[in-house]
Amino acid sequence: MKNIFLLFGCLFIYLFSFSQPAPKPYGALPSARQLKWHETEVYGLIHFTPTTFENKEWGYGDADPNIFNPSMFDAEKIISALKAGGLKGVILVSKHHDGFALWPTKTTNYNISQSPFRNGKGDLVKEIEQACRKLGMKFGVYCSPWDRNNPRYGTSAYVEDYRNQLKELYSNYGELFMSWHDGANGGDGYYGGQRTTKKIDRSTYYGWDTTWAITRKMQPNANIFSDVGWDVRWVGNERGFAAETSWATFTPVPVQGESKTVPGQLDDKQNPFGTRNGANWVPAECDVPLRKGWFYHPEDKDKVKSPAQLFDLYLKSVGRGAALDLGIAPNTNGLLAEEDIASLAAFGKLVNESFKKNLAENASVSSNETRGKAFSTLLMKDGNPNTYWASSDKDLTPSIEFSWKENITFDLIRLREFIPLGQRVESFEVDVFENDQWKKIAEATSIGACRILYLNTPVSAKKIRIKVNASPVCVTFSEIGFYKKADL
Ligand code: FUL
Ligand code: CA
Repeated sequence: MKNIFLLFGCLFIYLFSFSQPAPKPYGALPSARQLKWHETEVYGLIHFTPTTFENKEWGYGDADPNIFNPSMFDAEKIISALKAGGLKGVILVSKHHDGFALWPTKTTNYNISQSPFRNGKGDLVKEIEQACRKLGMKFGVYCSPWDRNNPRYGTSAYVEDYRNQLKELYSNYGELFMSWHDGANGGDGYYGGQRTTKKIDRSTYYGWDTTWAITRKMQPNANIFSDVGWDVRWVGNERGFAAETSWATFTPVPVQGESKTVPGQLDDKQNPFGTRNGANWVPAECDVPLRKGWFYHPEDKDKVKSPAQLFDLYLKSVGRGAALDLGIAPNTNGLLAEEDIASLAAFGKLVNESFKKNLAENASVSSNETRGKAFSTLLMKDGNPNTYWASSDKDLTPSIEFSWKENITFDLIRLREFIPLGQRVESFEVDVFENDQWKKIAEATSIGACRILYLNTPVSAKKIRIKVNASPVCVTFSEIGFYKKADL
């Protein structure tokens, strides 16, 4: 009799373990295009125009196209160096504020065909794009709306020029992963010889809704970046890091007196943090130049960020659910300086080696309760971002225990929520079992696509617990890993 009860009991538990459906999504959710973007994590932003040859940061728009003569330019060499740095994509500044187009556009004469580059037959956008395709890197463009060369700037005719420039970039260079738009507008410029200051009304002039409808139509997989979104938001500084609590959801805050937020005109105090339960999924991008400025300056030779500095920025951007967008500045030869190449390669190696071995792989994993077999604890360490563990609907503060036969030594903890179901966890801690009790070694808030915690001193333990302390709904984890930072 007892055995029959046991048998039925087991059968019931077995069947029940299959019966729980997937958790319901929570809050604003990422689009398929944003999910792809999240995988990119680290990418580059190349600035290379006549401004490089003038040794300036902002070209006035009056540089003679003849100065653009990078005689050793080699797109594949540049993109290979970025690849060695672990970058997975590249955005090319195809036109900066100086207005010089790096492709033979029909919209303005102020373009690469007027320069000695490839005897006026060149297309630098194409060369970078092709190198990216060949080396398996994603490609995107930044076309500055502010144009200090174009005499039509300030009129509606220029807005048409700008949209036509985007249409050319959207038609001739394959699929783009990002369309990057900045909000800078300093006013003064050459403007075809007018040498004047042109003020525009940021809230109406560019007509972003119309422009971005073109982006959506022609490049549906391109993530639109600007300080307000739509897909990816600026993090609010150009130093390469997000706030310690940084939500992927966001409700942009208009500047005082305005009802709507438009690029270049928002109260950006909220950008580093995002908005808990915000209106849309708009994760942050942390942009920062590898050297001191966005453009190459020979005098900044010793201001290239070291691999250790880059690793720190990586932890504070990618490790806070955002992306790291590194400014890359080719020199007047059309190549990256040796010191840039060396720093990128060492950074790439440091990240790679540090996250190569997930110590959780040979751990036993258990949780205080479970949602059933379909959401097994093993799915948190299978290396597959599409499989996940979930707690049951009633458990908003689950604990997950990892245990090993021998001590493991680690100083990096990486967690990923299953973000197709939204950003759920509000706070959690990491505990180790020591002298017969749990001891807290770290705690944090937002997780989302990725959260990395770095312990300044490595810890050795046989049992580690991830304890969720607050969540409005049941919890999902697609991956949890423990690592030891490489000593390089
Ligand atoms: C800013 C620009 O003003 C800088 O020159 C640079 O291009 C940076 C990435 O975006 O808005
Ligand atoms: Ca998984």
